[in-house]
Amino acid sequence: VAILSSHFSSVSAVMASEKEAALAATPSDSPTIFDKIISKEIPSTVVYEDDKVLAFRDITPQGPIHILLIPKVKDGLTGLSKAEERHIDILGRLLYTAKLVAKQEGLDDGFRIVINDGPQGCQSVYHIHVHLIGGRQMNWPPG
Ligand code: TR5
Repeated sequence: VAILSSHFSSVSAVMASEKEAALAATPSDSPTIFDKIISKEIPSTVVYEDDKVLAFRDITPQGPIHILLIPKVKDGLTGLSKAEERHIDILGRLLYTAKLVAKQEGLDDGFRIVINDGPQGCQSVYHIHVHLIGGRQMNWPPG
C-alpha cells in the first residue's frame, strides 16, 4: 500500500554545484547522498513512498515541479547503463510511479521524464533516478 507523505522541506545545499561535481564524478557503486535521503538521515521533501520506491523534490528544481524517483534498494543499479534482467521490475515500477506522481502533482497537460546516464549524460549521483519535471512548457532538443 502506497503511503503518501510529506516530510521536511528545508534542505541545506549539501552540494551547491551538482553539475560541476558531475563532470568530476567517477561512476561507482559507492553509497551516495540518496542512501541518506532514503534512511531520512538527510531530510528531503518526500511526495511518495512505498516499500520499493521513494520520490522526493529535487533540491535544484528545473521547473515548477521537479521530483526524483529512486529505488530504495540500489542493487548495483548505479545508472540505466548498468541495468540487468533482474532490474526489469524496478525499472517498470519507477516509470509507473512517475505517472502516479505526475497525476498527484496535477501535471495533466504533460511532463518530462529524464534519466541521465554517465559523464556524458551529465549524471551526478550514481544511484539510478528518474527525473519528473513539469509545470512549464518543455523544449526540444534538450541541452
Ligand atoms: O544529475 P543527475 O541526473 O545525477 O541528478 C541528480 C539530481 O540530484 C540533481 O538534479 C540534483 O539537483 C539532485 N540532488 C542532489 C542533492 C539533492 C538532490 N535532490 C534533493 N536533495 C538533495 N540533497 C539533500 N543533496 C544533494 N547533494
